[in-house]
Amino acid sequence: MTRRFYVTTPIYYVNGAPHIGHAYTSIAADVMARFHRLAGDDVFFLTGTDEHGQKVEQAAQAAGVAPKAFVDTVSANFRAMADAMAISYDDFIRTTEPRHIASAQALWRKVADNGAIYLDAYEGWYALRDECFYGEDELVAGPDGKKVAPTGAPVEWVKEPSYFFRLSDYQDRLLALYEQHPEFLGPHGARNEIISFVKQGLRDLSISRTSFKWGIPVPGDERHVMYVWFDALANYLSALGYPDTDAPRMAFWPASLHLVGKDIARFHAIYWPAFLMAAGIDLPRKVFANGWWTIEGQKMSKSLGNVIDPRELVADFGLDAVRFFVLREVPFGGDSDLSRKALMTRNNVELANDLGNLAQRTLSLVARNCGGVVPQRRSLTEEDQKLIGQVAVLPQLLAAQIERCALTDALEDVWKVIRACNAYIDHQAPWALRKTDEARMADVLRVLLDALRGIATMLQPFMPHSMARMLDQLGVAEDERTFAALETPLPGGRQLPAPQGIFPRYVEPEPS
Ligand code: ME8
Repeated sequence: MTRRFYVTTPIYYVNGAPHIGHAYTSIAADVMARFHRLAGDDVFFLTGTDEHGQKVEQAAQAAGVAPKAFVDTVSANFRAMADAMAISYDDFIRTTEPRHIASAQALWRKVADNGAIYLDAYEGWYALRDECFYGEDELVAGPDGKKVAPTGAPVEWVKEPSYFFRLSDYQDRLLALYEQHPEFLGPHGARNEIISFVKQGLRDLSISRTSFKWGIPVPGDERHVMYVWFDALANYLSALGYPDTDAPRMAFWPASLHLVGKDIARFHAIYWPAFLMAAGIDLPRKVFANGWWTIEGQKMSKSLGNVIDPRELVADFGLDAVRFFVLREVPFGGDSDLSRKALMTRNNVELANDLGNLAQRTLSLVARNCGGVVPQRRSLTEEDQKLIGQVAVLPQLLAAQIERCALTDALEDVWKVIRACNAYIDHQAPWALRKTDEARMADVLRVLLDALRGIATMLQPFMPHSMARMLDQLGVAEDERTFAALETPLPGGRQLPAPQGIFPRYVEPEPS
């Protein structure tokens, strides 16, 4: 039976241009989606933009543009960024679309009909930057002694009529969820943080605003617009066609994985399951929070002028080198720093040297010494078998790593095999065998071609373009690139195209 896999990225705020942080979560989700497709699963991959709320409204005002025109432009930029990063989304949801608005309102009605919403007045702190309400006890002293949110965001005192969600009713059920389904929330640090936050007690949550207009009207009370997080979280259902339970896409619910940044774990691991419980809807299977990137040691911020558009990095290093770097540099879930130097080193050492040279050496030997024809697979020595065995277990090994969102470990598993191949080629020295034992040379090259095919197949989700090129050079047809196809060895005798380098070494240009 085909398994369904539904993976989401956060929907990004359209208050500014997309940057490498946004690209990061999308790249990770893309790897998951591509991996599951190659494993033969039925995949639905959703991304999009979060376009309502005061923060976006103010950004439009600052730009001197009407909100709708503003969000149209910025959302298009996010979509262009996703396309430039080869994010293979199946749908791109915008919260200003009628389909989303109707769906979020239906979810509200359902929660209200079940008695989980009441009208009162909110008086307390709000951080516009985080679009988050904070309790007095959560605030910390800022640099100038003023109270700020725990994230450092400025807070303002808000007092307005508001609808409330009975979040306090869900504390025990949420704790039971984390306890009974430890896989629901990861990584460990985020899980612990959320559990201790919930254990401290949950207050009812203000879920509507009256002091501005840029939002989805609350059904039945148009003086209020929905709190942007109620609106935004609903995207994961609206894109499937909720509340139409007959919509074909609804078969993808519950979501397999919401991938988010650690900044928004609270919204996904507390508010979202509580809203769903209140609506009587099944809960997502997993929420996983990625860590945070700094740039050359500093927080990315407009005022520091160090916000990196991933497309600039792609122009310098190539798309796949950037995708590889962000997932390889730090265990997925942890924080890390992005520097051009680190990117260059990864590219040169692991892509150009380890993998690129291995492919280039093997393919040029085949071109030169075998007329560019794939040798027949014949009997294998113990050493050959060992290497082929290491390749053969990769699909299984990686599936387990992907299941636990261990993307970096998955890459490390592949790199172990690449290193083993490099040791093998050095030890077997097929260039020397040419003169002494041509048949053995052909066997060794065949083993290497098979290993490279396995490696390139497994790396497709991470580096789709360069691995497609590598598979072309290895003579692997389009329909032979799935994980299942690896079980059938390529027939010998195929003519390969002339080998071409795949990963150029990067040399930092001299400062002018
Ligand atoms: O929070 N390092 O949108 P947002 C790593 N609209 N990841 C980063 C990052 C960084 N420096 N900066 C951003 C929102 N991200 C809401 C989401 S979902 C229903 C609504 C990534 O535009 C990370 O995934 O502020 C983070 O959670 C997301 O971008 C925040 O995007």
